[in-house]
Amino acid sequence: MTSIAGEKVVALSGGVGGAKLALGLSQLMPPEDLTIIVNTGDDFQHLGLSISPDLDTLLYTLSGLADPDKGWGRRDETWTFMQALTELGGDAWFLLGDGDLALHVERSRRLAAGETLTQVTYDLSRQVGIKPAIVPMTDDTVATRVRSDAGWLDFQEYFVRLRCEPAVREITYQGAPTARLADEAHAALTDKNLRAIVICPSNPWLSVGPLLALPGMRDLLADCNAPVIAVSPLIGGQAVKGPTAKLMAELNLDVAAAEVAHYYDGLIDGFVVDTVDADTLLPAGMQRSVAPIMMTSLEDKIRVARAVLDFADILRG
Ligand code: FO1
Repeated sequence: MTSIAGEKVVALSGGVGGAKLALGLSQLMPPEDLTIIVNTGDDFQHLGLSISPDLDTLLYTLSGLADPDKGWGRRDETWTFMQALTELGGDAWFLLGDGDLALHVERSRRLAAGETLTQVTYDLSRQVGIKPAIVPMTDDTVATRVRSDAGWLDFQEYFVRLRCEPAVREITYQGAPTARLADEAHAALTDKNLRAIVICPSNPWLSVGPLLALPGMRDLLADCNAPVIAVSPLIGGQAVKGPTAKLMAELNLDVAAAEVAHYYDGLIDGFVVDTVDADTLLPAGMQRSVAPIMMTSLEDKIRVARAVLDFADILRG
């Protein structure tokens, strides 16, 4: 069974990988039953604008506006602003397309006028036709930073400007210990009719880590009555996208799904691995589901989402 009326699903998501599974989930249930809580540790101020990359990846993916090749930013984008900025000698390492720029200008204006990121995200997502709730993890400032061979770096400096090249030794989520989980996120995670909490196949250390670092978050997952399911971001020791495998090696971790399962030990009930990782060793008490988890087409995303929900229903008994 794919949709059980009135039962809620909460997805915890980072960037492109998370958005793919969230899109699959959104195709399988009434929109009011799905809440996607999004990492804001990648957010930063740039060119005087408030940029929220993971929220925007969700916004564009669920509205059908996303660039299908890059996964972030808008499809059919134009780049006049970047070209003009470059000609003016401006800071041009972070690519802001003309259409995308409108989103950052509007969000920045509203935040400066005193609205919360939660309010602005709600309105903007409705404006582009999205019905499931997209909720930033917090309205407070959390900034993921990495200690690397090039020193301490802000996240986007590491990720985009330096293309993840410096070796990472340590990760911190600045502001997380005193940040407050957004009310909407807390309400979704404590809903009495929860069917499943899904940790999307986002980078566990860079994208899910900031969510887990918020006060109370680990307890909410550990004590939750509904199954908490994570999907592996690795397939056969390789990341589908992004620096997960490189980062794990730099942190002296095994580049394997088992290591990700270990990271989530005590928080999740079930772990979905790809068919090539079927014999992954899991911590005691953690259940396994084996399915092809590569998500290229929309059909793949729906198939993986269905496998996750079916697994959750089996775990509930
Ligand atoms: N990622 C890049 O690799 N290069 C960029 O120039 C870039 C610009 C950008 C602009 C807006 C936006 O919402 C996202 C953007 N991203 C870019 C993606 C983003 O920084 C990362 O994918 C995430 O932070 C990691 O989840």
